[in-house]
Amino acid sequence: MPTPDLLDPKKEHSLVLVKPDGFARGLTGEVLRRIEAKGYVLKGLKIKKATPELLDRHYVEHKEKHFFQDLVDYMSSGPVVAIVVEGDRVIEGVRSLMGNTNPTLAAPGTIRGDLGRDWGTGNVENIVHGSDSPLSAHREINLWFPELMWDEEADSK
Ligand code: IDP
Ligand code: MG
Repeated sequence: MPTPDLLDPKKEHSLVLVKPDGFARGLTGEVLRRIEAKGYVLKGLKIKKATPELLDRHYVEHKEKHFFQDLVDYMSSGPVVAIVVEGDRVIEGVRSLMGNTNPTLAAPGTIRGDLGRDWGTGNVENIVHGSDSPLSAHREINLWFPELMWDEEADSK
C-alpha cells in the first residue's frame, strides 16, 4: 500500500529544473509562479548541486552530442532547483510554458522567450528543463526524487 506522499502513478508528472543560470538570476520564483498560475500542482521541490554523475544519467540521450561537456559544465556550475509537477498533460504543458530550446527562437510569453539569453556564442543558458515524455519523466523523477517514486526498480539501468 503506497504511503500518501508517494506520487500517484495514474496522474501525469514532469520533472522541472530551474537551471544554474535561472537560480543565480533569482528566477526560481518566476518559474514557479508560471507553473502554479497554469494550475499545475507542486509535488516535490529541492535545491541541489548536481554531480557530473547525476547529469550523465539525466542527459543520457545527449551523451554523444558535441555540446555534452559544455552542458554538464553549465549544469554543474551552481545549484539547481528540482521540482516535480503534477497535472493533466503537464509534460506538454510545461514544455509549452518553457518555449523553444534556443532562447532566441522561443516565443515571447514563454519562460525562455521572455527571460532566456541568446547563446550565439556557445552559451547554453536557457533557464529551465522539463521532461519531454512520460518515459523521460519517470526516469528523471526516479533520479532526482527517488523518495517519491512508486517503482524503485524502473530505469535503474
Ligand atoms: P530541451 O532542454 O529543450 O529539452 P534538448 O535538445 O533536450 O533541449 O537539450 C538539452 C539541453 O542541452 C538544452 O536545454 C540546452 O541547455 C543544451 N543544448 C541543446 N542543444 C544545444 C546546442 O546545440 N548547443 C549547446 N547547447 C545545447
Ligand atoms: Mg530535452
